[in-house]
Amino acid sequence: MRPTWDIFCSVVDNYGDIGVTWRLARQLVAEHDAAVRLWVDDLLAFAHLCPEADVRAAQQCRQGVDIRHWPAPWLPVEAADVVIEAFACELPTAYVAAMAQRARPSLWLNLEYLSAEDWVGGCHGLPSMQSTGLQKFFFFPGFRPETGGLLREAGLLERRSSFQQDPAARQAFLQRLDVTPLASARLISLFAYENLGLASWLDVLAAGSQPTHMLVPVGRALADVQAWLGVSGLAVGALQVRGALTVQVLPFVTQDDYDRLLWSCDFNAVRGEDSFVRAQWAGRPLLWHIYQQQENVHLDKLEAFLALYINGLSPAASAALTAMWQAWNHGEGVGESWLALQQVWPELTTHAEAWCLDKASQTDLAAALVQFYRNWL
Ligand code: TRH
Repeated sequence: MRPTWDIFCSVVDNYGDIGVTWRLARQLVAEHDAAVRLWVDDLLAFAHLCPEADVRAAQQCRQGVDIRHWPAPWLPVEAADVVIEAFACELPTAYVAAMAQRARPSLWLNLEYLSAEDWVGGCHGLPSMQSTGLQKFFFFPGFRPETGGLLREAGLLERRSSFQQDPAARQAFLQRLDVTPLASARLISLFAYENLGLASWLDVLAAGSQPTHMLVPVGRALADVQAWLGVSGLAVGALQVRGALTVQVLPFVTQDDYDRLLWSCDFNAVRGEDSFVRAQWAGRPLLWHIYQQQENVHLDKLEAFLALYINGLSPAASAALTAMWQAWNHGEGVGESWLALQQVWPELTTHAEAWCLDKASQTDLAAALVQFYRNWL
């Protein structure tokens, strides 16, 4: 019998919550022969990632995943063998009761947000006793072997390498998005939140000697780009040139195409959680706009990641990278640190690939979840 999995996703904002759970659900189906229901409370957010989705359907099958609109009020269903509550979203009380009533109770996992902090390894896999008598286990993704790892589909890096070694494939992909950069242009993707530091970056790119083609998916960063350009109402396909900088607005593409976009670029500005991980799998230098949290706890997460990531970099490269990431996440000017990065570019590029390969030597998150379930049985 195929094990059954229920993944619960409450969309807090943006696309990270549904992005991670949709990716995980697809991988469990494709690689682990699991029967997966993905319960999501916001089908509009889901349809952003899966354009063929029907936003009115209570139930639909997409890429082998049984997508359920999380109903309010809850309608009773049989509980699955494994239940993932993503990012501490609260499960319906009746569903928790159904988990406990099974002949063999469900395995209950709280899939946490990604963090590089030290304490994560010590908390990964710990149980917590619930009033129903069930145990809930904390499952922490992470960058170290003692964590649950990172989402990475089988063969991802092989697909990425063949794409990056095939200029025709890259060109065909970019053409599909109507992107035709100059042969000498450096390609940058920009996926970020609102950021006061952006103008300083665009200033140095426009004033630079090397042409830059910046690709900006429609979304939250666009207002700052428009303000810097001094225009409004930019839509998908819009192209603006200022000095050496060309800015082009892209549509929001599927996750697989977003991977190809990251693989195509020389430098990727990413944000949140899932795009951040995908940029690491692209093996190219990156800039992370971390998701802001109350009391600035996100800044500890930023420092924890940087401490790991700069390992093995020269003092000049780690100083330039750290300066740019910190300034970007404080909304401060990044022009100077960007210029400093140019001095160590080859080193950064080699390092990004080495980091990617090192992280890929760890068990991926979906496989770690399946292993956790097997050990628990
Ligand atoms: O969208 P994000 O900022 O999401 C989040 C949420 O805000 C969440 O509440 C928060 O907890 C989390 O960040 C840390 O960033 P993220 O995680 O990178 O998710 C974006 C998703 O959108 C990711 O799966 C990649 C995908 N994507 C596409 O599929 N196509 C695109 O064109 C782009 C730009 C992104």
